[in-house]
Amino acid sequence: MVRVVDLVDTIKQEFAPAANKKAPVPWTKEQVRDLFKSLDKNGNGKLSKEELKAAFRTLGSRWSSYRARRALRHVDANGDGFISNEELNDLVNYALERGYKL
Ligand SMILES: [Ca+2]
Ligand SMILES: [Ca+2]
Repeated sequence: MVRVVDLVDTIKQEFAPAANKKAPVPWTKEQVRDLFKSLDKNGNGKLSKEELKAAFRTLGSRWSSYRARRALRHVDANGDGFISNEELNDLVNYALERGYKL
């Protein structure tokens, strides 16, 4: 006879992986970096405000437009309105500090 406890254990084991997958986990540095790189749509090696906006939307920001503006102000060291490769590291850290989850 199957005991209820065993049954519950079996069910738990079957559903646990799916549950784990669904639980939000923070983005890793590598994932965020890859995301920003992949969102350089026109491939000029810099991220414009529009490209940043798309990136923050993907990250899960509900205020992607605002966030893109803030990120530019915060990270754009030479003030050209774009995030270059040299500035990308700061941008990644900035995004990580926001604590977005996958
Ligand atoms: Ca670009
Ligand atoms: Ca810049």
